[in-house]
Amino acid sequence: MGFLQDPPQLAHPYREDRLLRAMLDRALPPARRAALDADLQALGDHALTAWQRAAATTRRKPVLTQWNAWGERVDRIELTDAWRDGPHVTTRHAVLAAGHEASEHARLEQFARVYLYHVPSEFYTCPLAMTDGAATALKASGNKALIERAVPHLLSRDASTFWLSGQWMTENTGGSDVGQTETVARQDASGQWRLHGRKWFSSAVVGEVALALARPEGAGSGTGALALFYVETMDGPRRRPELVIDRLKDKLGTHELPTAEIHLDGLPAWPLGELANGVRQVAPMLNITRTWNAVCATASMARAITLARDYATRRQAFGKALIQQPLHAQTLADMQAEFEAAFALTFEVAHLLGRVEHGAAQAHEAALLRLLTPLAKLWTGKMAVKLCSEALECFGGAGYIEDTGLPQLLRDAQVYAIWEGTTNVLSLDSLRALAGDSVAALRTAINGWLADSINAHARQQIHAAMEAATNYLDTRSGQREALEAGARGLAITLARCAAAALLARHDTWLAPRGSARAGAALRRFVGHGLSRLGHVDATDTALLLGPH
Ligand code: MFK
Repeated sequence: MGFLQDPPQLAHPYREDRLLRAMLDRALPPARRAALDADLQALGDHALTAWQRAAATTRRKPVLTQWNAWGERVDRIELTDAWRDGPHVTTRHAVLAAGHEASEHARLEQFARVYLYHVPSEFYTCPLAMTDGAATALKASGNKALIERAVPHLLSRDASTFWLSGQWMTENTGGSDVGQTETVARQDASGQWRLHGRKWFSSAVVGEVALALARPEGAGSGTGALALFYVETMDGPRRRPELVIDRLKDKLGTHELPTAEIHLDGLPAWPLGELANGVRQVAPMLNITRTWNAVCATASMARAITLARDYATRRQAFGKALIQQPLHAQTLADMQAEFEAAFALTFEVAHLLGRVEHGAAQAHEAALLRLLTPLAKLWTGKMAVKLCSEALECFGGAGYIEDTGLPQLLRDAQVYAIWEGTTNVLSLDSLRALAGDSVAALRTAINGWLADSINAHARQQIHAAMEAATNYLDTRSGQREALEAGARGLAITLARCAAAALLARHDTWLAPRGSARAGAALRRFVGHGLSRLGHVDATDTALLLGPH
């Protein structure tokens, strides 16, 4: 036998993750930090075992069987092992319940669990995100009957009583322009609301409940006339006949996740609140699922970088290990710095969410959360694609070969920039947030994070980029088209400024404890430049898009 390449090995995703551990050490009171450890150790073990198992087994996809041998419509979906384990892992480690505990740290502790569980869950985290969002939206609705009926199941710590929720918004008319929803809600003779229509991307069709947007019969057109309904999908052990699964989607990635096209043929439904303004009512859910999106994108990046770095110590080229090759080392370090910035912003959003939900936030922090949520989602979603692509390249040809398990990282990463709103939809959402007082809130937060900062150069760069972003906004105030055209560059600039300030805070905390790593991440990240304000010129755009 000739040369055999040593494959990459996965370090323990919790014990060997210095970044996660240091962040939790800094953010949590010691007693809570200690109490969290057992679940994180167990979820890290689970991730390691899943990785080892994946290397030794053939990947499977869910299978939909619509009819049984006797002609009965059954719409049965066979799930992968990880999905069948999902309710047990979720409830055993309180992945959802932890986020709803009565503590300002509840969300941070929840999302540390999500971070470790995401990759081994095979995107079971997608319906978990929606379940978390549904619990949050139901609580915000104040609908006592529905809260009492559903929330204990959604947040259950017992797999036998746990319910998953879907989020049924997207239709053929448009994933982003939800105001075009065609699903109609009609009252039957008994006064029961029933939904009739087609939902085009249902990622939790195996769930027990869903929140669905529909237009009450006779209501007007547009977003404001939509209502938000709660539905149950099961009648005992059987799926309700008014919910028909048309087919499973054939997707670029997230293959283990059974995303379906469905028909609602009179499915019973209950309004959460008023029979209008459904998008406003579902917004708490969207902001939760967008936070999950950022955490899961960050988790995928962590996996890709960990494997690429490990491989660089095992692979020899031109007489030395890749990690000793200056250009390869430079590439990995650049990736690491961007990743550490994304990690800092994502987990700040998670912590902030808990503080705002539990009334422990400072005056400016609700507006800050409203802005940072879309910024974290859009920035990490885009970064995950770039970083996973770069990580595959670190393996050369092996990164392009299916049964290394590596191409899956890139295919899966593409979803983060699309679902829950594309980069552009989220950039426009950040304009919604900026119409309030969130720039001032971000400035206040950044000043706080930079207080005591030991890196004067970084501080100056962050202030300069913030200044440029604020000027950019001010000079386009009232010019809607110009604001929209530049919204992506503006959003990414603000995300980078916030992340840099958070890296600076981490550096200030870690350096006296003898670690120079955070300082290196800060210098490298700031060195990549903070401003991404682009050249926005409507005439040039028209010329470039016009006929030749
Ligand atoms: C791995 C884990 C990751 C988790 C994955 C979960 C997978 C889920 C699969 C899916 O379901 S993907 C489908 C997700 N679809 C979207 O994210 C929709 C994308 N489109 C948008 O986000 C649009 O911006 C939106 C539909 C929300 C609004 O468009 P409109 O029709 O222009 O609405 P409008 O009039 O601007 O907003 C209506 C109200 O909602 C306004 O409030 P008011 O009625 O009080 O004026 C807005 O301020 C409010 N609103 C909108 N977005 C908000 C919000 N409020 C708070 N936060 C927001 N983000």
